[in-house]
Amino acid sequence: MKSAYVVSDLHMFCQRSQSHALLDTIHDVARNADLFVFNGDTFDFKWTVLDSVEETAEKAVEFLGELARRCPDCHFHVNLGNHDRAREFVERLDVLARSTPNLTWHPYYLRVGSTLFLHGDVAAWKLSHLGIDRYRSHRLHKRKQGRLKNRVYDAFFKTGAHVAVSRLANPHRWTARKVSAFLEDIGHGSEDGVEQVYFGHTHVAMSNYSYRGITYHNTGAAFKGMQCVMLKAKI
Ligand SMILES: [Mn+2]
Repeated sequence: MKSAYVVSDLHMFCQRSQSHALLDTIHDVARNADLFVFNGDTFDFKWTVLDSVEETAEKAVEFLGELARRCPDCHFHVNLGNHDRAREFVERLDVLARSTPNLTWHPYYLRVGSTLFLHGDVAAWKLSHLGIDRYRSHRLHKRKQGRLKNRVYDAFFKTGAHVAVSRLANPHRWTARKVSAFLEDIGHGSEDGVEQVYFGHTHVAMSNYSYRGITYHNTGAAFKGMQCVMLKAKI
């Protein structure tokens, strides 16, 4: 059986992210895996600490390219999330994928057998597939946020309130219902043979949550006080 791992919401390049503590583990795991999924918001172009979105995109692609080269037996899949759906990144990612046989990117989701991987920003927006396209194209142009706004968020994170806010806003059942409605819309519901769903985005980790014939897993986020759980996926 193939081994697959998934992680999401690393928010690399955001100063509130603690992703740096996970990078060695990611590398070690990927070296022995057949498949590795970056399930969205791997990079944060909105809150990047670098000077520009372009520079962040360069560094992001550099990171992925190097990882793919160092782990030639693992196939990397990059699903986009709302924070890394930046035109500057997607263009470079596409170039990288064309010259890297073990790296593929997906705008919305990846399905492997009865398992589906998606970022899950759909959970917060009740939209049909078409609506998602529209929503995403609106946000394809990322603007880096200013220093003041960044400081306000830093202060908010220091209070720890971001953890409670995410939990309150995303009860498991509500999230599963939203994701499930979207999956049915796009033809990947339980009736279409999907059994396991891995997502992120809400920053609230959960595993083995059953809802209407599908088992949901959320890999959390790499922010202080939150759990970022790299999961071995069932494929
Ligand atoms: Mn997200």
